[in-house]
Amino acid sequence: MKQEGLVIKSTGSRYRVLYGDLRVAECAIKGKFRVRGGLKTTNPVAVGDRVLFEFEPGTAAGIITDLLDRKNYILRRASNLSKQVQILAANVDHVFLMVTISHPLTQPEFIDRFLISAEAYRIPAGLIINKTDLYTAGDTEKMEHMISVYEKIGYKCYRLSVREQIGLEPLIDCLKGKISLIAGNSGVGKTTLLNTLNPELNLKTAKISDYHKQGKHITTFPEMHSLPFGGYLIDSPGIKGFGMVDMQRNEIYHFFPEIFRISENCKFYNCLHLDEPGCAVRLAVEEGDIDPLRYRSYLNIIEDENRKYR
Ligand SMILES: Nc1nc2c(ncn2[C@@H]2O[C@H](COP(=O)(O)OP(=O)(O)OP(=O)(O)O)[C@@H](O)[C@H]2O)c(=O)[nH]1
Ligand SMILES: [Mg+2]
Ligand SMILES: [Zn+2]
Repeated sequence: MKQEGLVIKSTGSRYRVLYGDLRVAECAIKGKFRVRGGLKTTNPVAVGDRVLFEFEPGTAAGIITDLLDRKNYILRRASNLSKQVQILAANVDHVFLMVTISHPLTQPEFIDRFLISAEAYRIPAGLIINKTDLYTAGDTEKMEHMISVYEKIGYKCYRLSVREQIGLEPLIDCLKGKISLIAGNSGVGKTTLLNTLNPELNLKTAKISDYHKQGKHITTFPEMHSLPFGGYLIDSPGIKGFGMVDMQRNEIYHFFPEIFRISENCKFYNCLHLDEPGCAVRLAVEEGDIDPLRYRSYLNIIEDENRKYR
């Protein structure tokens, strides 16, 4: 008898599937498994997928037989050099990037690369700024500035000290009943947040070394955890390659919502907002309506795309 389940963990060829009344089955994929749409990835099934599976007669081993339609999915490169892509997660309602202003510092461009990927996938994104307990007055000022920039664009921002359990409530409201994914540099506190939201999890976290002031990628496979107030949170390892959707050079600005809005007023319809005459975007940067760091991220990402084709 086939049953429906939700994939909550995938490590290579093994899948953990949640079904029924919070029961768990360890499953494999057998034989030819047809993936609709001809998407070529190294993993046919990912965390967040809804599947049909059945038990092998007389055993507790499950076999996944069908993949149900996906609402969306997030890809990443299997490795930095490879052309192969992997599905990081599927059916995600929200993505969050956890950042820190210090211990370690998250680079603005890294934030923007994450956000444009979320835009490309059309998944609502937000920022979680963690470790506020460690911030100097200067750090706090930087944080507030950053929040004003991103909230003006339309991204929700959450100030958090997971350690001191400050600021959790608004975030919990947003996670409730949804499937969310959290990404961020190693050592920012993603797993610590999960453990705090669901103390039963008791997941492994890391002491970050004082010398490097950064983490060591303790979490290696994306894994989905249920939340006691309803919903699931996917703890995703690092985020190298999260932003690896292929984008055309002339569509990158579509994924910077504030640049896209203003680009309507550019003189040329095919303006790339570099140094074209009558560019409304450059004017907005000069007048302070577009944040200069956001614009710089845009230029750097365009430059990267140029390099690819040289
Ligand atoms: N001071 C302070 N430290 C925190 C806070 N949240 C997490 N940490 C510490 O930061 C370190 C790294 O936390 P993890 O939760 O392992 O980080 P991670 O983001 O899961 O890292 P990876 O799994 O490597 O991607 C641990 O020593 C945590 O105790 C916080 O709010 N304040
Ligand atoms: Mg972790
Ligand atoms: Zn322009």
